[in-house]
Amino acid sequence: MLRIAIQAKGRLNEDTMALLEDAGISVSASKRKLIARASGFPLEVLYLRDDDIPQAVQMGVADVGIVGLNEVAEKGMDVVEEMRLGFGACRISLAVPREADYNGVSWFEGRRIATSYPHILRRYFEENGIHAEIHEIAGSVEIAPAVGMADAIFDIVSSGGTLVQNGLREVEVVFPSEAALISKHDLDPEKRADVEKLKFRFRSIVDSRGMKYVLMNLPKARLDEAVAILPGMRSPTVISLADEEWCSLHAVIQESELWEKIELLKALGAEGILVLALENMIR
Ligand code: PRT
Ligand code: ZN
Repeated sequence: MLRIAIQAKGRLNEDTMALLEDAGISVSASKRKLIARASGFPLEVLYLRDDDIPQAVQMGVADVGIVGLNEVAEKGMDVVEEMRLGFGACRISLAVPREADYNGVSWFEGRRIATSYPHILRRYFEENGIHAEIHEIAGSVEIAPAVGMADAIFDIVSSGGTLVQNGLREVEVVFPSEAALISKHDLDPEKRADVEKLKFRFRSIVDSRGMKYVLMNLPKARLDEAVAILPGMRSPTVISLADEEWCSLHAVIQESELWEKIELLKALGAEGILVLALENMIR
């Protein structure tokens, strides 16, 4: 049986639970328990603070974990990044007061930077030959410049709203991050096989996000042009209709391109276009 460490509560918890659920794995909702048995997969779920997940996986307290890559990098733990999961996207950036005369990384020379990510920042400054004072603080990093504790900050940014509210300006994106499935090195063959099964399920869910299943009727004479617009997993599916002049065309389209492609298809004479949600895409 595989043991997975996930965030007990916080920003990654909901998306993690949804991913497990979509993968056919259900876990009892009671989060008061530290550990719970899942059904639908031979899995035990260990609820932890995100900070503790990389270490729990490195030590083998859990075989796998779901956590932000920012935490993995900060903790400097030696674990395997199995796959990125497409949620929890953010970046760790350097930000300076809005009015600062920022002119490049050398601005940080000799300055005081407040952060909860001292490890990643130290490495970045080393790579850039900058000598700065790094002040590690646990929370509310964004208020440090206003209260005179620091000249700049190094913190997680997602929309950027928090920076703006605190009169700060993002100047260097140092570490792009998202949630990932990580694993302990050298799992035994049985656990390795379970990790592969879990990844297979996760992959089909992550791949299907942002995809739509589209079907339509099309004059056969325009089929080649339509196929050129619609590259599917191999190519679109074409089904004959009773009316020999027409066919039915099925394809998977990226949501971001959906309307643009539909307009092109309509121009070719497509009719009765149906757009359906796609739950899983198994390659
Ligand atoms: O209790 P526990 O230790 O488990 O949780 P936590 O409080 O340490 O972490 P949590 O739940 O806040 O975040 C978990 C993970 O979510 C992080 O490690 C990142 O991988 C990811 N993530 C994604 C974020 C954000 N987006 C994010 N926006 N983590 C934090 N933020 C903060 C950011 O620092 C800012 O202060 O949210 C605030 C709003 O951001 P803006 O830019 O949208 O205004
Ligand atoms: Zn945390």
